[in-house]
Amino acid sequence: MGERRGGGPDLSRRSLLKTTGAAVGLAGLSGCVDLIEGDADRDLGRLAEAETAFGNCWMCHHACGQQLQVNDGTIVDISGVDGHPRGSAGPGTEGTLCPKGLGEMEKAHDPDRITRPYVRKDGELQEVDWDEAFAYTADKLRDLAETHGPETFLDAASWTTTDLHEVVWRDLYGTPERIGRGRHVCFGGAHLSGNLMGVGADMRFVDYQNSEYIIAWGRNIFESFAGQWEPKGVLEALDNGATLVVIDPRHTPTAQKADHWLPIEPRTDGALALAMAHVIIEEGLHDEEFIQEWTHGFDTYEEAVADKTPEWAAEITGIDAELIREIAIGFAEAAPAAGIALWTGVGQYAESQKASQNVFALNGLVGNIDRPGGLRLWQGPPFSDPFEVRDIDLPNNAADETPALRKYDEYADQPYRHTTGIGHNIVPEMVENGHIRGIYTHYDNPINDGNSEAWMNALDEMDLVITVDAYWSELTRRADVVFPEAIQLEKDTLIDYAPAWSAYHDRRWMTASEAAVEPLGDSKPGFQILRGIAEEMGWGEYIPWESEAEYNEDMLANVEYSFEEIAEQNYVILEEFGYEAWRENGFGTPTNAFQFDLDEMDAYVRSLEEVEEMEGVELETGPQWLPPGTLGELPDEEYPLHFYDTRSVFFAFGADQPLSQQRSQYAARHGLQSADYEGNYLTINPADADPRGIETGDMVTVESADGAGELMAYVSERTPPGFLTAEFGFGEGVPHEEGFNTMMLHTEGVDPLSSQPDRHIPIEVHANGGDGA
Ligand SMILES: Nc1nc2c(c(=O)[nH]1)N[C@H]1C(S)=C(S)[C@@H](COP(=O)(O)OP(=O)(O)OC[C@H]3O[C@@H](n4cnc5c(=O)[nH]c(N)nc54)[C@H](O)[C@@H]3O)O[C@H]1N2
Ligand SMILES: Nc1nc2c(c(=O)[nH]1)N[C@H]1C(S)=C(S)[C@@H](COP(=O)(O)OP(=O)(O)OC[C@H]3O[C@@H](n4cnc5c(=O)[nH]c(N)nc54)[C@H](O)[C@@H]3O)O[C@H]1N2
Ligand code: SF4
Ligand SMILES: [Mo]
Repeated sequence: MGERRGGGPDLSRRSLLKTTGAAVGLAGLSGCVDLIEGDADRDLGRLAEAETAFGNCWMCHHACGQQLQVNDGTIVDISGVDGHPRGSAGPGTEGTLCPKGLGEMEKAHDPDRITRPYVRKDGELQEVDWDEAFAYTADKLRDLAETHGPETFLDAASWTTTDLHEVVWRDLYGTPERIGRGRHVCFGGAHLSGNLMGVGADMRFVDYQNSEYIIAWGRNIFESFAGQWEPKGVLEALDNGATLVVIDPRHTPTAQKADHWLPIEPRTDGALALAMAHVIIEEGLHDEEFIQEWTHGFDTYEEAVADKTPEWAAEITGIDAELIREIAIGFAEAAPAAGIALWTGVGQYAESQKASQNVFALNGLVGNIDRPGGLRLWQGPPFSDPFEVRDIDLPNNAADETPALRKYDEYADQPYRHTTGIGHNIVPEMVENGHIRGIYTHYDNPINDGNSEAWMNALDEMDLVITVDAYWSELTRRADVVFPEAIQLEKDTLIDYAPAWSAYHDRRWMTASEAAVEPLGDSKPGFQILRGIAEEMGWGEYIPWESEAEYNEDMLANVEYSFEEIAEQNYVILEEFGYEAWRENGFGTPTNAFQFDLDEMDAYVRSLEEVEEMEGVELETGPQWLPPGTLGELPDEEYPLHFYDTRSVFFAFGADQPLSQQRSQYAARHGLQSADYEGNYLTINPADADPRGIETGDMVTVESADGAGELMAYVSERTPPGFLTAEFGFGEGVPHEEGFNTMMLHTEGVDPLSSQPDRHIPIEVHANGGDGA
């Protein structure tokens, strides 16, 4: 298909965009719009007098453009922005918002939000003014640094629009420890593989619109997307005749749209990938030239797959051998216009680093990397470093601090310390040992990411918990300082996303918005909170920007637009970037090639050796089949069922469950709106439900070796027998406490190579008796 839009008019201004680019694949989008357009409350009388403003949706942090009508300080209407890189299908197409995005209107005026700063005095959280909150925080921070050293403090900030928190905590305060979302709790195994192999951790989005063959591998793109451009891009490809393959144990909304649904046995992706490679090589469908010139370790790979026939994989994965052959050939024949979308499904189990290495290797094999329709190496806008623009010479106070995880013998049994540094699960133990004593969280609740019970105790034990949040929860109630943050619609936002995947497969772009309404109550933007802390700590000279808008302006020093100009039109499309960036840049690995074999990655090799010793298994640096249970737990007699967390289109993590509009749409989708229950549902196949006497609407108890809890059952054929799921972000520890925090089932399970919490948990489930509905 190639560059369908190449040579078209200059797409650099939105006014132009609106008049160009015929409605690309609009017909195909109708299905998507059904799914993603909710029903915002519109007050037509007030709308008539309203003013227009823009936003960049921050509900799931993927920045779809929002058009707002604001009347007298109240948002009265919210909708998408046409042609927006993240919220539309590209030039000339309709911009929409998903149900979460529409929910941000309710969030803007949500009376349950925290709107005043609090500090802990005499053991109680007490409302204070900002001056006192900043002074209290600075005192405590100084105290912690003097008594125990700044290396005992942990930066756990996520979803910020600037990197200011890293400057404040790492460079100025001097903490070397940082927990990151992607690397540590999101798709840790695959994040590590992508980095080690040379395609980077963030390159998981296919050049959908140009693709002829899309494999959603452990991805539910029609329910969990990185902005709505993703499902829209898939629909456009389908409209153009592309094939969609979904590899998922569950029959998801994405599987419903697929040409082939492969209901794989959980955690066996690695075997399927090796067998596909076996077929591709056998059929001579691999890209010899790419392999020769641009890869490392092909011999090892070839050897690893030599005996991995589709028949061998069929036994393991439960997928018919002929179908495996068909998919492998279809994928390779369509390549390079063939891509694999991969994220959490192959990123969150104990064997996930190896499994994802096997899957990523297929890209190198067929040579689809950064070629039209393949695995796109997206390129972000050329932002400047505001500190460089202002000639600010930042100290590097963390440079000489050894992270505690590497410093003490207690953690010699954590092999991932060589590759990813600190892991989420180990933090409670580090707190117990006195090696972590304080934490800063921002838009991040570690309690529902894994090891929940231990994390709650750890937060109690820490000397200093500073949290920047919007809701009360077991995190904020346990804090010593609670800073109420303004939401995205209440602040000046410049989205600092690189690489910038979007509906514009060959263009860089930027999106920005000015505050549409005043911050609710006394809340403040995160930028002002960090700046306030910094000033009080005596670091004011390093952060001279009065406002986030000013800081944003300096990020744009290299760009022809001012912050205001971008914000006025919500987004701008910048210059083109070509395919095959590796021809110029290589792959940034020690061999400068795409690496099938990771033998040159010293830190990884060290972790491998330690895991071999600890687990008594033999590990290869190249692609390798690790059966489930090699590094994680398997169902057994006592806990015979397999549990896994999922997402729903109504909730972003555990962040918007407090909004009643989201919960009622979620209940309605399950037909359970009349139940006196607003928690998450345990989805269970009739084959497991019937013998246990469980029906939809019953309250049930789920139990693992590590914990137990209650939630409502939802009986459905869409999940296979033996595989139970529930949405995460509910229950004890999170803002919406009804339902069950699924990570109460979890303590120690991780992928020892990446530290990713293992979310595949053996469980048993019992009917509670009585009718919850
Ligand atoms: N609505 C919504 N959208 C979101 C988010 C959200 O919270 N809500 N979060 C965003 C974030 S942070 C992320 S990381 C992405 C995640 O995006 P996805 O990775 O698409 O997330 P999930 O919907 O959890 O899909 C994972 C799928 O993997 C399947 N699966 C489970 N075990 C296995 C296995 O062993 N093998 C295979 N092949 N599949 C398996 C599950 O059944 C599930 O359908 O979504 C983003 N978008
Ligand atoms: N059990 C389980 N845990 C998971 C996953 C899973 O599938 N299952 N997925 C993982 C993945 S992929 C990811 S990326 C991470 C995401 O993890 P996070 O981004 O950390 O999301 P949450 O843990 O839900 O934390 C959201 C926090 O933000 C607060 N909040 C809500 N609105 C605002 C706001 O406007 N401003 C501020 N400052 N705070 C706000 C909420 O009150 C809550 O405390 O979760 C991971 N954790
Ligand atoms: S996908 Fe939905 S929640 Fe995420 S940014 Fe876009 S509109 Fe907001
Ligand atoms: Mo994530």
